[in-house]
Amino acid sequence: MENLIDRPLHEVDLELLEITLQDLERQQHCLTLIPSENYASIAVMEAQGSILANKYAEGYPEARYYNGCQFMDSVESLAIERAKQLFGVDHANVQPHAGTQANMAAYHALLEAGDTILSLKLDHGGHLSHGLKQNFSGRYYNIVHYGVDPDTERIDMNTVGELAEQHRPKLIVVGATAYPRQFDFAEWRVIADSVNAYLLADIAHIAGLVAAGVHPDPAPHCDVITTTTHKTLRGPRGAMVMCRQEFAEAVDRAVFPGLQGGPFMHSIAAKAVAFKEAMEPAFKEYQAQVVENAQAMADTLKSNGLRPITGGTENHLMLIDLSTSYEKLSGRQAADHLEDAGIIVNKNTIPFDKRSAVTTSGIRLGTPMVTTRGMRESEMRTIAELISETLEGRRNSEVKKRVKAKVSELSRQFPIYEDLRPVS
Ligand code: DSN
Repeated sequence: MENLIDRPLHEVDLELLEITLQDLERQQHCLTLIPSENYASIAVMEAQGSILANKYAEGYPEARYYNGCQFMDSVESLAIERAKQLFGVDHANVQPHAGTQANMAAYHALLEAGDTILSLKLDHGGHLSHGLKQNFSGRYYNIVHYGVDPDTERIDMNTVGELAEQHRPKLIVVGATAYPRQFDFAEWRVIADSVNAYLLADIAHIAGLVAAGVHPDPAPHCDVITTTTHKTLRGPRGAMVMCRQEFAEAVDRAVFPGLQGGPFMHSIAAKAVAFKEAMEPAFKEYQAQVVENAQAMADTLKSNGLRPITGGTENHLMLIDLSTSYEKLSGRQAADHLEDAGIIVNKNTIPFDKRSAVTTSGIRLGTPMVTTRGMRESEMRTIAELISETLEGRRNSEVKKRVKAKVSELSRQFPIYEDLRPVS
């Protein structure tokens, strides 16, 4: 029988390898400003691509449904202990496959179907799993949304308090995917306590900032904290749920057997690596730079007439309202024009958007990836200029060509994954 196991990818599947290398080249040569993406370290990717993927380990350390799990127990315990240390929490479940599953587990642990959740509207910066009608969250729970104030474009805590008083939610969710301001979790706790609600912080976007201490800490104030591990935290694609000890058992049961079967042990291993990296002093410096870079980029865009929602940013992202500078230009069109020039962003609705979620009036920009490449404020100013130049000259292919050449040059000056090849 032919041995199919010991051959490397380049001998087995050139078609797939070719596609992977094409995307490597894209990642190396484009400037990616999608705030929910990052470049995972080689160490993280090595763990994620390891033989740990081969093992079934349903259950938890010391309580598995399969034999041969002694090393899986070590891997998972390592990830759990590091997560607890990094975020200063009582308990961590590192098994959720993705952010939505983490939120699903948290709701499952705290609520019954039909209970009321108070959360941020999707089109004001929330997330699908915070109660969108078509999502499980909107189907199984009674959702009441808060939005941002039309004048300040910020969450008004008085309004949140009033809605809480009026609807008496069992759970208040604080967290966002497109909100450029910080959350003061202590204030949220006061509101939650006033109506005897649980408080859940979804820190998927800001987890790296929280871990590095450049964003207020949810741990002292929240009952449950959910996060993905691949955004600012710069780990593998995946998620986790953290909580106070009193919810530990309910959270664990909600994840397994409630929602998932066998955990992805290779991903859990890679999470452990990422948590270790996040405890290094350089990670703290990185996160501080992410925020400084976002501010520098927002300032330059603003000087060029592009309007950041709320007037700027305090975290890793900014949401640009295109409608004030380019009435006819949608977010979708702007993102496509920028991609032509080698700058990757995503279209995003802005609060009170007159366009749909498919077209949008905004684009969302973030600095985690360019900061991972080592760029600082001066490069952010250059990138902001390139964005303005592209949007201004969007009908002129020469402009896009010129910008693309500058993007390539900047990418070459701040290379990424050189040892994995293509580059050039
Ligand atoms: N992937 C998240 C983001 O881009 O913010 C949403 O699920």
